[in-house]
Amino acid sequence: MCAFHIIDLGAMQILDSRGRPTLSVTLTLAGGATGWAGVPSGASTGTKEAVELRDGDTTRYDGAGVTRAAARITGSIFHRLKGRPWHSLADVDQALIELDGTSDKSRLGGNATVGVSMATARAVASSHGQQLWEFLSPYTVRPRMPVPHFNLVSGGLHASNQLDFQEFMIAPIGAPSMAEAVRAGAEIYAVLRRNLAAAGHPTGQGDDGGLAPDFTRPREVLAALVQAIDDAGYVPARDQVAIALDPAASRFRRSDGDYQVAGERLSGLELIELYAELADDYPIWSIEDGLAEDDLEGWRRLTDRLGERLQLVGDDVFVTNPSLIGRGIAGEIANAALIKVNQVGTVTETLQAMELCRKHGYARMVSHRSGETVDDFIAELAVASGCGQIKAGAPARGERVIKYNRLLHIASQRPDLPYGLADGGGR
Ligand code: 2PG
Ligand code: MG
Repeated sequence: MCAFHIIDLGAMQILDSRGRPTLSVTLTLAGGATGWAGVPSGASTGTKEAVELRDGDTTRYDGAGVTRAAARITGSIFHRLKGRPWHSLADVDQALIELDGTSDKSRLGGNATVGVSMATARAVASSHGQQLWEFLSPYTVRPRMPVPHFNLVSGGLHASNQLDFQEFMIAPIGAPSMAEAVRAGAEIYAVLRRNLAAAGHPTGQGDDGGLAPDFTRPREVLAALVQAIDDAGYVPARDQVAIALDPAASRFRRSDGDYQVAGERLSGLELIELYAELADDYPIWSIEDGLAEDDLEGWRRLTDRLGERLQLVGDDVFVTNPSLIGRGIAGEIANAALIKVNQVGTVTETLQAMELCRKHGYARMVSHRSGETVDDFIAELAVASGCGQIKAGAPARGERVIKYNRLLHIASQRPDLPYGLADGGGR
């Protein structure tokens, strides 16, 4: 890669899809190539995520402003990046890591570093005349179109209903192409909304566009999903239109170590048995954050009990962090990792996390956050990494569909890219 020079770096506060402040970052290279990034932000965050730098001034945006983070970008970060040649995105990311100097990006703010990292990737790709996914693709993997995991029903912290599980997703694993997968997602979503309305449910949406009916028990949602898949003319089955869950169990763990689901207190073992029963009765293929991030003993039991049958995805427990993923691999916890760029704070560390998973046979699912912008970076990352899986919310709302629409564009430009899970069921 030939050297590039960063000649301008801009940052400002904009709003995310929930109406909370986030960062917009624009970076310019000598020669004129530019890159933009809109920084995503979560609600149900893992405790070991890169720290977001927020203003804390409660008279403005309830303390959630990001003007200090923007000032870090245009101040100390730009000062470090300008006026010298860079040879790779990895070098720029390493400079950000060193300038920050903490293990959790708390000095510069993970929101600042990830915005600069994403904008750099875009600018450098553009200076090479490459699409972002082409630029990001490591030579070790073959790019592919990922199976979209559409969140159709929201609960937990993402909606104001009584559901404890956060996400009930459908995955058109058996679709013949990206375009047909998106069609399946949109058609099933429309039928589900109609069915719920007919049954008298409110059909408002959660943060990522999933519907928020007033169910309380996971089984009620799963039955409604199977019905909608069937009514829309698709086959509810693990190799056709499958179901994936993100219970986000850290959120309903009790202080005594048990869990609270639909008003019932369950031990970790009982919760694992509940998952086993649900997977017997419904075409569930993947469960993310089935147990809380600090319940490592529970995670081991979950993996022993269901790891051969189901994809078990670590989100809060791994936070896209290569060292936490390494610990999980050594402890035989989970068999897949959720991948979110802002959890670790640079694109390079995200790619390292994905490579670590790939080498050890762990599957990877690239993910959005509950707070999003119109940045479609994750669509590019999912294709580039060849991981075969993405979740970007419902097939509704601009900040969600922009990711799926980008996948449609890539698929139409490159019909040679295969669609579907990576070999070995996503691993
Ligand atoms: C998750 C994410 C995305 P949040 O738990 O997987 O759906 O939620 O962005 O709120 O952390
Ligand atoms: Mg999650």
